[in-house]
Amino acid sequence: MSSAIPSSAVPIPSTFSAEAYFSTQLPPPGLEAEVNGVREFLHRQNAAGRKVVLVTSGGTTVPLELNVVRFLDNFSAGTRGATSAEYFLEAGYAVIFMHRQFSLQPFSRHYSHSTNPFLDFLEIETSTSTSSSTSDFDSPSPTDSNTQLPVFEPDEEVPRICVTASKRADLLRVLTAYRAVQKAGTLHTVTFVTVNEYLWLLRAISHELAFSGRRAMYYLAAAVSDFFLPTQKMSEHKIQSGKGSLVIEMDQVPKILKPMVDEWTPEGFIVSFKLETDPKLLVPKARQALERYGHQVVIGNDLHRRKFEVVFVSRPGDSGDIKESWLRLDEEEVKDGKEIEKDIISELVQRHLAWIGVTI
Ligand code: PAZ
Repeated sequence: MSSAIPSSAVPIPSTFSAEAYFSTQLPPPGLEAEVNGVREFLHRQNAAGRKVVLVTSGGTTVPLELNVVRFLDNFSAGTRGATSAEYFLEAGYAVIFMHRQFSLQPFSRHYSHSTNPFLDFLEIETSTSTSSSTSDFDSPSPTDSNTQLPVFEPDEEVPRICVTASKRADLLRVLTAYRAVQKAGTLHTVTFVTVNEYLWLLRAISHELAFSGRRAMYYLAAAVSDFFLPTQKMSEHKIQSGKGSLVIEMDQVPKILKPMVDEWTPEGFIVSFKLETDPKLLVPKARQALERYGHQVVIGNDLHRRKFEVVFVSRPGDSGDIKESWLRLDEEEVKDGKEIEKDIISELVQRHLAWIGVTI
């Protein structure tokens, strides 16, 4: 998806409210088709009476030119979002997984090309082509002329691919969960790249999800740029070097949590994330976000401790008082490979049920 130049007749504000943003920055071309896909998905999930969660994941980019050569990016690989999506699915939720293109995804995240390349645990075995025809590990069809794959004669030794013994149990577990989700049709993926695509998608999907009322949860784990360059201020072509330093003045991305809570989806259970690198700022900033936007939970995480420690900031029991509660993995749990998202989702599922009004 990419943006074109909006009409120059539209005045460009100096600071962007959400309203000003959407009236001056064009929607991405694929938006309508994406929303139709989401609508159909929600129709099926609502008919099945499932709770639904929108998980946002990965970082947004900020293009610096209209013909984009350069852009600012955000560090997130999408680990939090992809991992959480799996636990939501396990808990019976239907998941709209709105993620940065090529960032981690539920299930396939276990076999990321850089940390756990799947080719490293596949082995080649040999057997005869006649005996392999009923095998679980089917060989390529010898008659397929459209591929570059080798062709085998009957009774010729043909290679078969199987999984290294030590990796089988793990793969079977992931594959079984993946196939069950495919069969149930409870995962729908949507992609974004730029912050503009993210904002338009978030608004449009929130409008659709609003029809699910309190059964909808929003789990906003994406790392969204705080600053952007309006299309009206962008250079059309590649920014040229040779004139000394480059100075770019960016505008602040509008704080969309406010309209989300007040207008787009007033019944939704909204969980936002706050990332800080200075531990002293984490709780005050998370509290400030909750006070300012009035949603249900802010989960604070420190950049370097986020895999084993987060803080929930919320108003338990609608008491009015903001409280913090820390969630931590102990050393043993970290050693055993436990993922903190398991506890985060378990806690949120309980809170969401209470929000819906279900007693358990
Ligand atoms: O993708 P990841 O697992 O490496 O990082 C997750 C995260 C730190 C981006 C997420 O937990 C988060 O805090 N998101 C919101 C960031 C923000 O304050 O904008």
